[in-house]
Amino acid sequence: MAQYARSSAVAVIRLCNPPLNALSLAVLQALEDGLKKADADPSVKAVMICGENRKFSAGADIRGFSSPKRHEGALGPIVSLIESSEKPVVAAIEGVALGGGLEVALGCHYRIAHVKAQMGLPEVTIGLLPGAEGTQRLPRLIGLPAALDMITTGKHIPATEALKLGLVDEIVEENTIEAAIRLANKVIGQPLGPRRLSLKPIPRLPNMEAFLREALVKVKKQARGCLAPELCFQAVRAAAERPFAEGVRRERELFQVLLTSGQARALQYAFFAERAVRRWDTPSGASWSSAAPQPVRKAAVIGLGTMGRGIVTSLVKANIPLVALEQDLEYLNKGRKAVMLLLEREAMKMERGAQALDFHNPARLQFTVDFDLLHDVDLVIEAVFENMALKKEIFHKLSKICKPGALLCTNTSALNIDEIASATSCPQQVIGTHFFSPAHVMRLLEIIYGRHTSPTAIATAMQLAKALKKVGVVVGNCFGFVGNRMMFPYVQQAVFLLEEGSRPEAVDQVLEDFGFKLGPFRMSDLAGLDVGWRSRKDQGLTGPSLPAGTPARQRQGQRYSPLPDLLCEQGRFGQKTGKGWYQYERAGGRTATPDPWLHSFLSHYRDTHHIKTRFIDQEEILERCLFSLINEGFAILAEGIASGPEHLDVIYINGYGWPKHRGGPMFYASTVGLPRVLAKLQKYSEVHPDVPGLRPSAFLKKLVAAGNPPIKEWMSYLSQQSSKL
Ligand code: 3H9
Repeated sequence: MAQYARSSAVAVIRLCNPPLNALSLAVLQALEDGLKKADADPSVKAVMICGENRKFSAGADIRGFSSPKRHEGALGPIVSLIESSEKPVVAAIEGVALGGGLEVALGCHYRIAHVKAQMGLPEVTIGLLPGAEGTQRLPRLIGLPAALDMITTGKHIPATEALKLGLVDEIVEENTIEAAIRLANKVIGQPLGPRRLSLKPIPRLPNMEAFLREALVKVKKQARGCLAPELCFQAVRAAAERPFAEGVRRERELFQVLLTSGQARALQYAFFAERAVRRWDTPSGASWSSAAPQPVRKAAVIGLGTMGRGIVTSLVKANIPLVALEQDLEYLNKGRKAVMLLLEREAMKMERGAQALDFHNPARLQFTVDFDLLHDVDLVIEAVFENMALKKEIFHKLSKICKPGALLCTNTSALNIDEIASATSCPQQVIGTHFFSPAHVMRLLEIIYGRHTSPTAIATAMQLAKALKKVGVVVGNCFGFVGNRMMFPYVQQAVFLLEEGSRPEAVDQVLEDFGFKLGPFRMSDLAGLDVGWRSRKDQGLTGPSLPAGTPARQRQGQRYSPLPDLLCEQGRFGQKTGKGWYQYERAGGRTATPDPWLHSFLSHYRDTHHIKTRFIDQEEILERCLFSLINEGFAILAEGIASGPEHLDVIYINGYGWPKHRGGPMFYASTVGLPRVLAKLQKYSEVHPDVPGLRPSAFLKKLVAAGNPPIKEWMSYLSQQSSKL
């Protein structure tokens, strides 16, 4: 848990808890023992602390926060113990020094880091604050503005930046441990007072009050309902306004508030959920543990519309040589210009600028209209628009042109992967890769396996997600897959609420107050109402293929709202046309304002269909939208489309703007309590018997009957027979 060794007069304490030397109770105990041993040994003149496996430490053991043997009180006193040592203590930072790991380093008198090391106080991202005196020491070392930025955002900073900020004393390119031992020997006997951060004053700012006021406004704006950033701010403010010991007391109080808040639990669940989905499996037994990915040395993207451009940008950023293909020269030139613009912008944001993105080199990024150039690529991502016939034609061509074994991916948000694969002679190599717009920004990649998709293909797509710095989530093939399938009933409820008497701005407000970045109507205006309209026309729900005499508000015996279709018929496609559920300052404008036209249109619509307007309260808006989405999630789990609730939660957090501090829809359901979710669905379903989305799923009922088990046990209640394969 921590090894104690000697290098002449220097005691070496090595933190050992692979893979990242998280500071469990056992590690902390061993660290304390090591410090006391070094202190008691007169032949030891200095101490060096480092981590096993070239990693300093990723901080406190996050699992410990929810275990009965809680450890959060142990770290602060150990950091103080390090600082008060009469023998100089040097931290040798390799790999990562995060959270409690960095706090240990801040207790040391000297810090030396490898040039590739990363440092940060990311506690805020798991709903906490640096609770081992980090909020008090860091501002004393690097000043209030930089410390506040690091602590309230949780960002990791590279060693080079840490050196500039004064967070480390030295960076080295070679052996950090040897350099740290050399430094330890050099500083033996030097006064330690100036090196003890708790004794240092905070560097004063000329306008401290104004700075803090503005910083708080910024922090609150970015937090969007998440508690931790503001409490991090308060802890750092205490460092600015109070003596060290009082600041530490305040830090502890605030830490306890966060620790016992549901938000910390939700964010920590989300942290582990993101890691759990990497260990994918399928009902037919394929799994991450037995499948190996194929290397992707060269890729191709077909279609340079909005999605294709973002995907090309992502691949270039991941340094994957690439062919970008369009149907004709006009589209190709338009696409090329747009891609180059995106890449220029990305290069400007990157540390080493354009040199890091080699996109002017035709050997790395080639634009073409010639399909034959795809003969040697390892992977193709088709990103043309959602049209089955077109996709099938392209896949047929690909299976003839591409080399054997090339992975053929389709970027679709709903279409049947098996049908697309049927156009090829190699359905085992066909897989869905559902990117989210803008594809070079959004982290989610929904990876959809079809009936014949091979485990190697899944492993390769997951590896691609990792290379693109995205979160890949493996799911089964059904209409809308996981994300959109859960979104349908949510959006449907939002529209039904308008029919019954609500307004777009009222519905959006409730969901944005809940924490969504955008409510359903603002989101629909942004995405474009025409997208869904086209899909509904293809499904025969509206448009010319709708059988004559179909009731306006019913399809196949179920309730249907023609409202979005009526808006589209008026040319109201959302932001792009300047009008949708809201009005905008101009076509392409982004500022949504409530539209009196829409309000009178809604009342006219209600009159025409003899719908009595009623007042709908916030609770009903929230419950009908969210519980119908969650209900679909239970159906998806029961069908074996996803292998656990974490998958659904990771998809919602990373692709649909679900507030992370609420842990994803399924986790949220577990916090509300499944009996309550069921009771509410039953109630709404009785009032709206023609809405299947409100009819409680059998799996939800089963879990309630089983006594509302914790989320990690849900899947064990599904019998093998009920899964899809
Ligand atoms: C804290 O320090 C509080 C203090 O202020 C004091 C309070 C009093 N604990 O992520 P990876 C696991 S709070 C437990 O896949 P990567 C991780 O789950 C802490 N486990 O690697 C995974 O396990 P598995 C503040 C941890 O290269 C395995 O290690 N620190 C911890 O993609 C490999 O990790 C943080 O918030 C941990 N602290 O990313 C940093 N860290 O294989 C949290 C990792 O079973 N860590 N594990 O799935 C990270 O952000 C990433 O792990 C890191 C590496 C960026 C370091």
